[in-house]
Amino acid sequence: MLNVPRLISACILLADFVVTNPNKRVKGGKRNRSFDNIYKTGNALRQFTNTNAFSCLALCSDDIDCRSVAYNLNDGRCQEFNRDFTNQPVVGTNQVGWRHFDVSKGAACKDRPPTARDCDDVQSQGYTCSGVYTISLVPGKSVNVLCDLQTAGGRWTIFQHRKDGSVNFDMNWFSYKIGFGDPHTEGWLGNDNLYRLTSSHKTELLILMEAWDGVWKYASYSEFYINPEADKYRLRVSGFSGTAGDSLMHMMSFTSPQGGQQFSTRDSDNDAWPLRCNPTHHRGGFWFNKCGASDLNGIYYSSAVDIPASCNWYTFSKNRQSLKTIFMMVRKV
Ligand SMILES: [Ca+2]
Repeated sequence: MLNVPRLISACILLADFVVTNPNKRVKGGKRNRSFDNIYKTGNALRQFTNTNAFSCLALCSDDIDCRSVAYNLNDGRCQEFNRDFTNQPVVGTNQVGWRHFDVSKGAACKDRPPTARDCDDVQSQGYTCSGVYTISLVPGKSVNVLCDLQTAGGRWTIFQHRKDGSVNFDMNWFSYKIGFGDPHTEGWLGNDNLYRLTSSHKTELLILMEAWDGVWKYASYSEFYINPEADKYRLRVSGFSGTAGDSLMHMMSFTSPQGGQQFSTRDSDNDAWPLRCNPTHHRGGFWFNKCGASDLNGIYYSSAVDIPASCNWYTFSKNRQSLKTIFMMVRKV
C-alpha cells in the first residue's frame, strides 16, 4: 500500500501500530480482556476537545487500549473507546454530529481486487483496506478508483485527489468528461462516471483538505449529485456541515431553484462571468459561477501561495492559499 494517499496511509499506519506493536501490547498487558457490548459511553477511555478527525485518530494511536474513536463534527470532541463499533451509531449521547472511526481493523488486505459497482460495493464484499480497486460503472467496462474504506465508516468512492502536482488539471472538456490522471497519484474520475455514481442513489459528498501547515479540515454535504452532460453536468449540492466552511455555496446561489452552476473548462465556458472564469481568474474545470469561492481543480503549488488560480477553498482560511492535499469523495446515503 505504498501509493495510497497520505490520510488513508496514516489511518492504516495507525491501525498497524495499534495492532502490531508487540512492545506496547505486552507493556499494556490488557489485550486479553474481553470487550463487552454495552453502550459506547460505558467503554469510553478518554475525551478530548478541539480536535479534528485526523488528530483524534492520532490521539487514539497513543493509547494501547484505544480501538476506536468517536469524533463530533460539530464541536471537535474526540472520544476514545476500548472496542470496535463498526457501522454502529453512537449510542448513549443525545448530541448530533458524532461520527465513528475504527482504528484497529486488524484485517489484512486481500490482494485480489473485486469487480464492484463502487467502493460501497467493495466494502460490502468484505474488503477493508483503503486503496485502489477496480469497479465497473458500465457493464463490460471497468475503471480503477481509489476507495476510502475507513474515514467515517468508509464506503467512499474518491473521484478527485490532489497531493503532489504530478497531474495537470487544466484539461479540456473531453478530458474532464472521461477522466484523467491515476488513482494512485492524482486524478479526476470523470464527469460521466461522477454522474453515474450520483444518479442512481441519493449520495453525499465529503471533501477532505490539508493546508501546507498540516491542518486538516473538511466540508461535508448531505446531498450531492450532478446532471448528465446534456445539462453540462450541472451541480446540485446541499446540507453543508464541516470545519472548512461552505465554499460551494456560490456555485448554488445566483441561480434558478432548479439547479446550481454548470461545469466549465478552459474550452467550454458555461459560467456566469461575462468572460471566462478559466483563465480570467481560475484554472482547471469546475462549477464556476462568477466565479465562486473555490477551485479544487486549480493549479497545484508546492506552498501556500495565495492565488485564485490555485487549488483553493476560500473559507478554509479566508484566502486563496493553494492546498496541499485534497480528497473529493461520494457515497450512498
Ligand atoms: Ca462566461
